[in-house]
Amino acid sequence: MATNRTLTMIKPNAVRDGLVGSILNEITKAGFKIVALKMTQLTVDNAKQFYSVHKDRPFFEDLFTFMSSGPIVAAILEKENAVEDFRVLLGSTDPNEAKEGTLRKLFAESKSRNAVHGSDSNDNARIESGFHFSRREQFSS
Ligand code: FUP
Repeated sequence: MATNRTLTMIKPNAVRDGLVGSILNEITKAGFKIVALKMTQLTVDNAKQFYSVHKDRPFFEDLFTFMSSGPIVAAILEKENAVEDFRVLLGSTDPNEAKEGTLRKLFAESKSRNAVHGSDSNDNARIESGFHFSRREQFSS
C-alpha cells in the first residue's frame, strides 16, 4: 500500500496565485487518486524540519522562509508506482529544464519557487505523509 503512495505540496506561491484547482486537476487527470488533502501553513520550524536534508545548502534559509510564507495544500496521492510517476509529472526542479506538460513547466516561477513538491522515495513518502496527516486523515482507496 505505502509503496503506491506519494506526498505532494502545492507551494505558497502557487496557492497565492490561485493555482490549486488547476494543479489538482492535472494531478487527477494523470491518474493519481487523492487519499488525503488539507490546506495548512508550515511554521518556520516545520519548514526547517521538512527540508532538514538541505540544511547545509546555501539556499536553505530562502527555502524554509519561502515554504513558511503562506498557506500550502498538502495531499497524499495513490497510483501504481506513485513516487516515480509523480516525479515524472512534476518535471525537473528548475522549470527551465522541465519537459512540456509537466507541472513545473506549466506552473513554476523559478527553481526556488517551483510550485509543487513530490516525495523522492517510498521511505520519504511515508515520513512526509506522517508529517502532514494523522492516520485518521489518510483514507484507503
Ligand atoms: P525536488 O526534489 O525537485 O523538489 O528538488 P530538491 O529536493 O533538490 O530541492 C528541494 C527544494 O529546494 C526545491 F523544490 C527548491 C529548493 N531549491 C532551491 O531553491 N535551489 C536549488 O538550487 C535547489 C533546490
